[in-house]
This record gives sequence, structure tokens and C-alpha cells, in this order.
Amino acid sequence: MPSQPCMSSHDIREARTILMTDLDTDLSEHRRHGMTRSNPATTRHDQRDLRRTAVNVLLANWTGRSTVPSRKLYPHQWSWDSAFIALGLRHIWPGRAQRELESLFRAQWSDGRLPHIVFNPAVANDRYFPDWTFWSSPALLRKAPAGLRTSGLIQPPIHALAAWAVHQADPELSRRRGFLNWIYPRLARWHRYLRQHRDFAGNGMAGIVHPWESGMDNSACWDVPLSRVTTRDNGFQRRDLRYAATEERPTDIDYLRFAALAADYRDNGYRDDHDHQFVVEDPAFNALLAASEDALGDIARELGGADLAVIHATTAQQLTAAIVDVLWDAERSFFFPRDLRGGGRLAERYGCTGAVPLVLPNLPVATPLLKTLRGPRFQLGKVIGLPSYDLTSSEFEPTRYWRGPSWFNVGWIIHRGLTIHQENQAADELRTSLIHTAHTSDFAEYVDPLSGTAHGTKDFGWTAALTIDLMDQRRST
Ligand code: 2M8
Repeated sequence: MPSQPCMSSHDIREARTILMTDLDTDLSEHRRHGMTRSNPATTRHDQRDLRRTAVNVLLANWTGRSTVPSRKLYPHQWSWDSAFIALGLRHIWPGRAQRELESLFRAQWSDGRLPHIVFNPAVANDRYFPDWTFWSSPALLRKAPAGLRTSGLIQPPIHALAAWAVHQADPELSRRRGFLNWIYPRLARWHRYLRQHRDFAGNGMAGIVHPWESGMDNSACWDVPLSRVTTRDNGFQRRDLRYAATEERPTDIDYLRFAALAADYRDNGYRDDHDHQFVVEDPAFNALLAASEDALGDIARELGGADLAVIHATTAQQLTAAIVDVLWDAERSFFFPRDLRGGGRLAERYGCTGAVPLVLPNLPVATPLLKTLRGPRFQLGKVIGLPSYDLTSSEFEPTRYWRGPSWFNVGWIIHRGLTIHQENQAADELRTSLIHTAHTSDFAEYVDPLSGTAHGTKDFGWTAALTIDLMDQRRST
């Protein structure tokens, strides 16, 4: 098992060199977008400053083992946050990026699930709800690694994609530390958990059993399936409103439902064969699983397992076919989540989850999907990032968490999708606008897609990390 030292002198030297290196500045690109010298991040100096500030956010959020999304609102380790954060860390400290993922995978359960939160025992319980005592149960204590405090839900499986990118940032260090050898079997078990325990409809796709598992927790896409959830009096106290404005966070009734669903799962021993009240096949979750399965193939090949690489590539293709087959609505040219407790209907709500399959290389419907993204509902290229919800809908809320604002991780995914589908100019424009907005918003958790105003918390981990990754795109893989 790789060791987990604090930042080494090699790391510090490396960070210093990179910070002092001139960035690929793209002044002409900024001019093309009408950003003048008075706007931030337009000069080489500003770009270096921006990068340094992003690195400082990652330094400030580092706990010695992993990186918190936010010191205030989210003071523990989150699963898909760590994957996005590792994508940025790899440019500064490849060793630390490896350790970010390793610390997460040390919390993997015996059934293969990767918990969505790994709690920091040094942080007081009343800093975040639901704290570890809420999740804890005899089943959790049996299945989670001894001595580690975790939740029992999961998040989108983008980890293999991140692990492969982290390896590529410094293959020599990765080989020396045995990074891929250590993480590959754990990634494979994680994917196997999803195939064996979460394929509720038997079509190869994984289902989520809680909106938190989508990572897009409060999306209006979950309103109908969530409205069926029976609430119970948990007697809990929300903690998020201490650090974020009420009108930017989920409502109390949604929190009651979130807590009830999580408590049901816990009380049923975190078994996936119990009668879940909420089961949804989510386009983003499955698209990221397919992209990660492809990355697992790359990792297997690197480790000398050509036969395994073929199996992973085939699984990725089959999953892509299932996503298109089941979740694509040809008439509306969009991917919708499927509500398995609602008769298997597609939830016809235009959330950014339906855009994420753009990240798949062999997507037969990339052209019509892009047309929808450029149309009135998302206005890709005309607004900042990709709005998390349909701009034309009466449910669109520009500042409420996942119901309208643009998120940097989604922007990053769409940038990757545009690049994969050779929409290079659109990719460059999106990249420029995301970097610029990260700067002007102080690395906000999310921004109003129309004005770029910051919302949620600031100095947010994945915003800083993905800004670094986007700035280094020309150097990275
Ligand atoms: C948000 O979710 C947590 C619950 O997991 C919360 O609201 O307390 C989401 O934005 C999720 O995608 C993210 O991983 C997490 C930490 O940044 O915060």
C-alpha cells in the first residue's frame, strides 16, 4: 500500500517551479471574447496570480490526508469532489493527487461501495448534518473499514477517469509508488458493486437510491420521485444554513425527505435488495461510469492486462448503448433520468444531468444533443458554463443549488465532451469563460449563469482544482 506522507520537499519544489512557469496565456483568446485589460485574468501576471490563488485554495482545504470541498460548508472528504480535486492537484503535486484518491479508497466498504463522505474525526459532529452518528449502524460497522467513519450512500463514479489522468501526469512517480497497481483492483471492485448491486432493471445501468447519489442533489429532476417519499420525524438540525443563504439551499421539506430516505437505507442495513422508495437511472451517473470503465481499460492495458482492457472497453460500449437506448428521448433530443418507482417513465425535465453523456466518445446522438444544449434551454456558448436547469422553465432558479446555477464540475465535463467531439472553438470559449468566472467569483461553489454572480460557498475545492486543470489543458492529457 502506498505510504501517505505529508507534502515532501519534492512536492514543494515541484509546486514552486510550476507556479513560476509562464502559463499558456491565450491573450488573443481573451481579446476575442471581449475581455479587456481591466478584466481579471487577462495578463500573464494575472494568470499567474489566478493560478497561485487556486493553489492556495487547495492548500487551505488540505487536511493532511485529503482535500475538503469547503472548510465551512463541507468540512469532510466527499467522493466525487476528491476525484475532481485530484484532476487539478496532479498539475501541482502529482503525489498528493494520488494520495487524495488513495485516502478515499481506503474507506471502501467490503461490498465494494465507495462511500460518498469520509468523515474527519477531528471535526466536531455538529459541524455538518448528517454527521457520522446518523449514518452509523451495525451494518455500516460490519461493512466499512474498521476505524473509519463514512456515510452509506455513493456518488457518481468518475474515479477511474481521474486515476488514469493522475497517473499520466507523472507516470514515473506513479510507477515508483505502485499507484495503479494499488488502485486498479479497488476501482474494479467499485464498478463491480455498481453492476452487481445497483442494476435494478437488469439493463446494465446503475440506479441511484437517493438524490445525493446523483451529486446534483436538489435538481428539479428529482421532484416527482422525491415527492413520493414518506417523511418521518428525525428530529435533526440542518447545519448548512449557518454557512449559506437559505434561498440558495434546498428547502426544509426536501431536507426532511433526504433525511428520511437516508435513514430508511441505514435501517435496512444498506442493502440494495430492499424496497427503496427512490430508484432512478441517472444519465450523468451512468455516463461517468461508462467513461470511467473506458479509463479502467487504459489502466488495465498499462498494467499489462490486454485481455482485461478489452473487457472494460466492451462494458463501456454496452453501457453507452444502454444509456442511448433507454434514456435518450429522440423527439426531445435530450437524455432524461428514468424513475423506476414511477412506472419506469422518463422524467421529462431538462436538468444538466441530461447533457453529461456528451462526454462519451462513441455517442451516436452527439449532434442533436449539442443542438439542444445550444438552444434556448441551456444557451451553451451564450451564458456562463452550463446552467444546471432549463432556462426556459418556470422552475429555473438562477441562484438555488442545482436548480439553475452553473457548476464548474459540470462545465469541466462539458468542456471535455466538446473536445472529444472536436468542437474545438466551443471548447476553447467555454474554457476561457470558466477560468474567467472562477477568478471573478473567488472560486465559488456555483454561479448565476446569466450574471456570473457567486453563490453557495467560496474557495470551493473542485472550482479551484478544475480551474488549474483547464488552465493547463494544453499541457495535460
Ligand atoms: C453537495 O452535497 C452535500 C450532500 O452530499 C450537501 O449538500 O450537503 C453536492 O453539491 C454534492 O455534489 C457535493 O459533492 C457536496 C460536497 O461538495 O455538496
